[in-house]
Formats: sequence, C-alpha cells, structure tokens
Amino acid sequence: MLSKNMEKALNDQIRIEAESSQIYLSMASWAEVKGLEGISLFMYKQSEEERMHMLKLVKYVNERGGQAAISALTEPKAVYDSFQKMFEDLYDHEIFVSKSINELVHVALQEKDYATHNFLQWYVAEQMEEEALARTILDKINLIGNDKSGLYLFDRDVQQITVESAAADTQP
Ligand code: OFO
Repeated sequence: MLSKNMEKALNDQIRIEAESSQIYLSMASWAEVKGLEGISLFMYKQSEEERMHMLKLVKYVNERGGQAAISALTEPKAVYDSFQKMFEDLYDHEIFVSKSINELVHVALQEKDYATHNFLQWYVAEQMEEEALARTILDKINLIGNDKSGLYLFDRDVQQITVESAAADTQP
C-alpha cells in the first residue's frame, strides 16, 4: 500500500511524463511543418515513449492501492527558433526530469517504500540513457554548424541515433 506522500509524489511524476509527451509531440509537429521529416519522426517516437513512461506509473500507482491522478497539463511551446534550439530544449527538459526522478527516489527512501524504490530504478536508468542520447545529438548538431548538406544528413540519420549508439559514444 502506498503512503499518501508516496502516492502524491508518483502522481506528480505522472503529470511530468504526460507533459513530456506533449512537449515532444509539439516539437514533432513543428518539425513536420518545417519539412524536417526525420527530426519529426524522432520526436513522435520520443512522445510515444514518454506516454509509455506515464502509463507505467499509472498502472503502478493503481496496483499498489493508490489512484493515479490524470490531471490538466501545461500547454507546450508551439514555435521554436531553430531545430538546434529545439534539441537544446529537449536536453534541458531531460535534465529536469532526471532531477524529478531523483526526488522521487528520495521520497521512496524517506517513506521506507523499498518496492517503489525498486520500481523507480528503471526510470533512473532510462533517464541516464536519455540524457546521453540528447548529448550525442547536440554534439552532432555542433559539428554540422550551419552547413546545409550537414542538416540534410542529420535529418536523414537522426532516427538511427539510437539509445544504444548514444551510450556507446559516451563510453570512455
Ligand atoms: Fe520519461 O523519460 Fe525522458 O523524460
């Protein structure tokens, strides 16, 4: 059975994951309209993943005797100055989510809720991978600079930049 504190903290995270999904959906839509097809597909996929993260939490809260809260969401930004800025926003957002997951782990320990602590380890690992992925993409964007053919190749290849390759890139 979840404590009230734990339930509230998990429910806050449900909203954050739902908002992440909306943010990436908005990025996907912006990129699609700009003709950046590869980037758009990448963002649609990220949006789906965030929805899956949210659902996993919904199920967990309900299974542990709580009730998942499905709340109103903040409207995401609809316009981006550039695709570079958009990926910087994505990176910053992932850092924010990682902090929030760390806070959740902290609450689980305070509540001596070791089942939730265990459940959250999946999110801790996921955030490490997503931060690494975002960093890899930003490095590639910096390499391209303002080169048009570079952007063409980046847009074509961004979907192939998988979490695994990002992890491999960050190996010492
Ligand atoms: Fe939900 O994984 Fe990133 O934000």
